[in-house]
Amino acid sequence: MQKKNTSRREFISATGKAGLALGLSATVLPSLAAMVKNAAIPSTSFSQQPLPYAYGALEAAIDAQTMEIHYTKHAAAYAKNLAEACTAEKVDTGKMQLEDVLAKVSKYSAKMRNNGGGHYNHELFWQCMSPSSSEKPSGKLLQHIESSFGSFETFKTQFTDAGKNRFGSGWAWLVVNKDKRLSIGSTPNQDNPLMDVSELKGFPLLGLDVWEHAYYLRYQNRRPDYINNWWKVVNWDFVQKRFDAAI
Ligand code: MN3
Repeated sequence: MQKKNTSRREFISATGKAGLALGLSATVLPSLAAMVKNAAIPSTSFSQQPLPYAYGALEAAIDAQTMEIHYTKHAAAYAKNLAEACTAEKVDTGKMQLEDVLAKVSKYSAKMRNNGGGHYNHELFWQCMSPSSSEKPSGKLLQHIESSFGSFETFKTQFTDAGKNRFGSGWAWLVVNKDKRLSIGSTPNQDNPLMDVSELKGFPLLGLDVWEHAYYLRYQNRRPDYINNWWKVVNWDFVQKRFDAAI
């Protein structure tokens, strides 16, 4: 993967913004947590939100039955188990943000890690898809993708590979790091790049569920076919808004 060198001007701009918000010196690098907080994006609710479209709306990639089971069974279970873990571990969901719990998830139970991640990831995943996909982003995000990965097609290939090559269950991600670089990676199980335990770190812009429950009814073992079709339903407007808010 090609990496874009952050210019001194960009560096100062990034550190300055976060530093002002935190009341710190402009020479301090913004932490991921600070970056997430500064992003003009509402934090993710601890409870499951309504699906933003009908179960059959994404038929170009995912069949209605898969969507219904995925949303009402799998994702609903993560939300329910997260609520149990929050009660047991005294996380005040009225005061704390889910993102803060994930950033310190190593201090909580495996139940919190699995279900906090599972809930966050699915809430993001539903919004990363839309029946009216624009096929590619435009504006600043497209420019950053092209300068980071060479071209939009190369980016798609690398992201697809991250999903295809994730052994077992997990997620593929496009993230923006605290130094404003884009990167692609994957996480196992329900981990995500906000977690302190994750090797891949950053603010997630786009996430793809590659658990078998996300595609097995239509695609059986053919995960690459699922991913290839999934590009038809990516909600680039949403991804772009996250990027604009995070940088
Ligand atoms: Mn899933």
